[in-house]
Amino acid sequence: MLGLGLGLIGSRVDVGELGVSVVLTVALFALALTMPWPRVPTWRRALPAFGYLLAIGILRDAAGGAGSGLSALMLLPIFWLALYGTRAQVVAVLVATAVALYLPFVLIGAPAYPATMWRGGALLVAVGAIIGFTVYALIGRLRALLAERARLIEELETLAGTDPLTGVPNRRAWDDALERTMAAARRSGEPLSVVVLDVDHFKRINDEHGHQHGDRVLKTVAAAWSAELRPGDLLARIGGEEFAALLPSCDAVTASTVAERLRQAMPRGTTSSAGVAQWDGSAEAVAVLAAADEMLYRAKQAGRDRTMVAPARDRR
Ligand code: GH3
Ligand code: MG
Ligand code: MG
Repeated sequence: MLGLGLGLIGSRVDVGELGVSVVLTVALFALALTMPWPRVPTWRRALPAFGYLLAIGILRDAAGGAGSGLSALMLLPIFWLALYGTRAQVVAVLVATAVALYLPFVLIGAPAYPATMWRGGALLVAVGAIIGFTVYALIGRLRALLAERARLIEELETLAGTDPLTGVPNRRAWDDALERTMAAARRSGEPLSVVVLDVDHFKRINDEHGHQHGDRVLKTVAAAWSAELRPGDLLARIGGEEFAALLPSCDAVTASTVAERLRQAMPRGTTSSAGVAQWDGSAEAVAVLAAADEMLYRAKQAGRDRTMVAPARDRR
């Protein structure tokens, strides 16, 4: 657009050529705006740059040739491909720029393309090569850094949601998962249940065998319970020796059998208690967990080593 404007200011303008250049530039501009870039094959993404090179060549000729001062616009396609293209495309556009700059000297010659102006073209190609390869290298470095940054953020997010001792999701990840799963269940209309499990007399295990042994028991329990669940389920450590299982597409009856299965998987000499609650389809996340927790409390009150299920309220 800048080139077209400057071209019009020039004294002797070939109106026909100017028209061709305007049409070509506008068409390329429209193409660049409407192209579904991510789906276009790599080699075809370079076409607008080469097309624009042709448009500048014609514009330069329309504005008087080598002396028009418009040759510098030929740096733009190089810059474009250094930003978005491949190394091969940068090389190709440099060759094409040299051809576009020098072909008129051979085919048309003086007075529009006097031999004395050859040096300017060589300088332009050299500057273009320096800019092109420098920008290309910097962009590559930037892309690598951004990819590394995205990977690190993902790693940090995983770490922030993982319990360091057992390696299962922590309370934070549990809260996120519960909210997400509830939203999905609301859409699908599928049931959703929560099981809260707590190791019985864990303080005694610690006291009798030491804290490190207690830690090992927690790791064993977390691994055993994770292995018992289906791929879509989630086991999280939500407190010291308290875990919670999120069971999508699972009603309270099925959830209580899952809870029993988990409790059977405890290491020898240990037991656990469980509370089960099915989401009624409207309660808040904290209320579902509180309902399961209440059942866990009752299981403890009733003598431990058992599962208690919250009574059905207004379930779907
Ligand atoms: P209950 O049957 O009523 O659940 O009794 P309990 O002894 O299991 O429960 P209580 O809440 O009295 O004690 C839990 C103990 O768990 C106390 C705490 O020191 C211990 N604990 C919490 N986190 C950890 C941990 O990461 N590692 C170990 N080894 N112990 C922990
Ligand atoms: Mg306990
Ligand atoms: Mg506890």
